[in-house]
Amino acid sequence: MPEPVESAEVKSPSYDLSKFRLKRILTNNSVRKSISLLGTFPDLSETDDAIVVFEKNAYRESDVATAEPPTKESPKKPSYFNAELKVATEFINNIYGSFQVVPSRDLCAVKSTVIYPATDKHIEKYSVCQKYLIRETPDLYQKITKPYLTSSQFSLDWVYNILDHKQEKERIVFEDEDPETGFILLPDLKWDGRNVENLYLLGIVHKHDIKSLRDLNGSHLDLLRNLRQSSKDAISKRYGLNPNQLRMYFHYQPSFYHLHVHINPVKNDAPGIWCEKSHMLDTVINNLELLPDYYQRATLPFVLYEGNKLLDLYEEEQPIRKVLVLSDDKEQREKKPSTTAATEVFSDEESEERQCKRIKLATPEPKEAEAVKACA
Ligand code: G7M
Repeated sequence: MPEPVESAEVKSPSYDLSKFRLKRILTNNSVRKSISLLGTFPDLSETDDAIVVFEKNAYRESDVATAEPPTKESPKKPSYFNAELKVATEFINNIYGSFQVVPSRDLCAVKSTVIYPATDKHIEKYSVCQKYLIRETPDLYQKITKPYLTSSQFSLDWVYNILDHKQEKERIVFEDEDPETGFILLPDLKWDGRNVENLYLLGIVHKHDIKSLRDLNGSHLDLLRNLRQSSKDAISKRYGLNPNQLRMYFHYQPSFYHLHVHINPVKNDAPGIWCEKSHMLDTVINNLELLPDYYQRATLPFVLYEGNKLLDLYEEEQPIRKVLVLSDDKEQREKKPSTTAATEVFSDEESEERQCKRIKLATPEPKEAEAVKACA
């Protein structure tokens, strides 16, 4: 049964973040220093779910500056190294020291993202655990992926609000209004907007009929070239970044099926830049120059998370979670499917947490960092 499509009527609700009540932790990523929480705002509703994501901000190089004393023209900037720094010594051993320090309030902010009310699909997205690679042929796209994404996808209201200048208008970095080749460039939700070192912008095209990479063909080359060149020019003008230091790419599968390009500096490992998910804009343009219907003919790999309904639909078509044990004993191999965790088939009744727990228990003990990466 298709999942319900998110309500299109939800308008930006107001809530008091300090009144959030936790139900459970969805993910805790010690590498990214982020935690995703499921809960409610009981003063608004006991039943509507809220997702709150906290992520520690990246360091700004200017915040560790110590040399410039404040002047009238450039007043005191926040710095770690001033009298407000609270220092608790853990130990000092010979030339090595270990401390817990609490910097001044200005430097303690935590980036917070709230989704409210959150749908089951949001909860699924933020509860990711095991991941599987799918090789999507054009036939599989038509047969499985496309019908699924048409019946069940995140609402695009936020995208249309941006394109119609109803929300985030003041955040627009650049706009080309041409309905065929134009787009809006603005900061991604994930960027704190302060630190150019981890700049993260989105280029959202004005055209409404391009769901994803799969729909691109030779007729979109002018749009893609404009997206590439005008974004680079605008970013270099606004942020002083060298265009040759920018990474521009599409996600496949994206979360939101309205074409948008992700842009961030190559020296920064932005979230979601994995090779199994990202397609460089340069490569996409080149593929279309060589073969205008490349993306209607290509097999495109992508990743599905445990808990995603699309994974079950693919599993009906071909074994994804279940693989055969590689053994010398042919008979055994034919009879006995693997029971190792990563390939085990779970019944639908089992809850997602239980599935994740079983996977963890049956997998050889990973080091903490590896375990976090696996579920990030
Ligand atoms: O995976 P996909 O290519 O669909 O990525 C969508 C991007 O849109 C992500 O990087 C999100 O952080 C970003 N994003 C999602 N929402 C709901 C918003 C929003 O409301 N405003 C902005 N500026 N970016 C968003």
